[in-house]
Amino acid sequence: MRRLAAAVLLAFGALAASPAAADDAAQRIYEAECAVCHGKDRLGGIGPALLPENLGRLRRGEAAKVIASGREATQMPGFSGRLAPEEIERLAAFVMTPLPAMPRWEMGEIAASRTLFADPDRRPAAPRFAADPLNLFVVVESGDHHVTVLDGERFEPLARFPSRFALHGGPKFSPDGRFVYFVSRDGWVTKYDLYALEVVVETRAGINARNIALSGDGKVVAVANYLPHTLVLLDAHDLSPMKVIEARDARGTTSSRVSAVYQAARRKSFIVALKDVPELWEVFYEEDPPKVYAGFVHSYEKGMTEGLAEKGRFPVRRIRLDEPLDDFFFDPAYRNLVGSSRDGGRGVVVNLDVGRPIAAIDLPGLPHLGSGIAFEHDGRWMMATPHLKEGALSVIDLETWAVVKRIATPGPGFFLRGHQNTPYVWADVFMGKPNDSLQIIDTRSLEIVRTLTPSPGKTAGHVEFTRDGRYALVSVWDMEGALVVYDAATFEEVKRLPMKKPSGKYNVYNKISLSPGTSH
Ligand code: DHE
Repeated sequence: MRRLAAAVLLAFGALAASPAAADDAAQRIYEAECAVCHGKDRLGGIGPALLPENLGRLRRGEAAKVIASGREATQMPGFSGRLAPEEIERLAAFVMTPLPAMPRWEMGEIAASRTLFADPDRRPAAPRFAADPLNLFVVVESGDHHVTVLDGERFEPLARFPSRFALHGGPKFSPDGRFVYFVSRDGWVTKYDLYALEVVVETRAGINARNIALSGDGKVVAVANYLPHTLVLLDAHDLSPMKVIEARDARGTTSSRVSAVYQAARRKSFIVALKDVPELWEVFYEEDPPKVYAGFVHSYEKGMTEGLAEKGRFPVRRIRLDEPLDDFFFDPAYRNLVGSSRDGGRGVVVNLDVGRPIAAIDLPGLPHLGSGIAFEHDGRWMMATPHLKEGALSVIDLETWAVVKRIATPGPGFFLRGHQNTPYVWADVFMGKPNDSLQIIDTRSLEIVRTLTPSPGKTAGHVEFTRDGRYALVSVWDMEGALVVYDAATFEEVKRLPMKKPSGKYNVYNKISLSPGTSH
């Protein structure tokens, strides 16, 4: 770690007399100028954590620009009047240097971080508004770190509130659709009441989190962390910590980042992807796990009891793999998942009942399986996935695992959406150049039937349908962006709401009913 820090500083050459001296100088500037908001240990405060893991997608040059000029629509001021350019460069290098040791963030730290904004036990009985509470959209505006709650019939905002810095991944809804949970890259989990339109409670479950999942019974929030290497289970009622599970391989020797956690309501479990060890985990959340076994096939019971690694509350079943897998798609029955291989050229099918890989799918061009969706074609269940490095969508038969078709698109895409009440799937070319268009694919012919460009020259991506599938809502990813509502049958624009880089939007009903056309 020290060598890496030294290498980063050496890269500055003329700026530093010696790496250690530069480090000390940067540390002093940090303490004087930054620690008050970002924490003396860089783990965050009112400002976000300043660690390379949390700043992952920001290049050092961009970090220096933010330090110099501030960040639009946040409380981050510019320091160009206070610090010399070389001091700003040093600071940028400093915050991109990993911490010397894994920060401690266990039950005590998690419990101490919990902040109540309203009483979780005293919630109003009915919504504060007349709109259909199951047809609300929750829109994450990543441009200025806000969330808008939108009436899904009139497309009018009901509330807009500041979120934690850098929310990532889909928010998760309680089974009745009343509460929604968010996670920020800094590990803050927020519980929001969609009836009262207010934040109830927040807890910091990790230093660098990946995503969250909510158990099918709505009682447990699971948090996947890169820093530290943990899976954290929170009580969904008041976000108090229930258990911290350290991510280690079966021998206990290798620790692993937790890439992601997914709910598998039909199995009464969470499925956990591990970044650094060739295992995936199934964690059972019921208070009395043996009850879970009833109803599953014998091979499943056998595989599970043999593989159980950790007993007591939240027992962990380890499924051994040939290599770590990431970025999971689940079939509608949650019997199989498809994960991405490390080389990004294959999908590996793991059967969760028997607990082992059963097939491999040739998928060159880095499939983005996490954005995969399911639909019926010619009476058979298919999945479609975009590719991050290829202008194509792959359509895969969910019984035979054969690639039925590769649909060429104008560029690599990121997100994909469908709905059970429409025959069309909407794809973006988020990673392409240009990336301002959307392709509409007919699931009957598997052909592109229409291309839409909501705002020429501005990135278009991430679609979500109303609960009845009649309208599709599209994001224009720009500080002067918009949420554009289209008629999902005629593809005519119906309404346009200005928004600050609306990254994702999520319809309550589609999420809680586990619509095959959307992420869960
Ligand atoms: Fe995401 C979902 C991982 C970069 C926006 N992203 C997810 C999920 C995972 C994931 C595992 C599913 C979590 C869930 O919903 O519970 N994302 C990753 C990465 O590993 C990657 C490539 C690198 C990283 O920085 O972590 C990555 N993601 C991005 C972005 O750069 C995006 C475009 C902008 C951003 O906000 O960071 C981005 N990711 C999203 C969004 C979702 C998401 C909007 C939710 C999609 C949905 O509809 O459910």
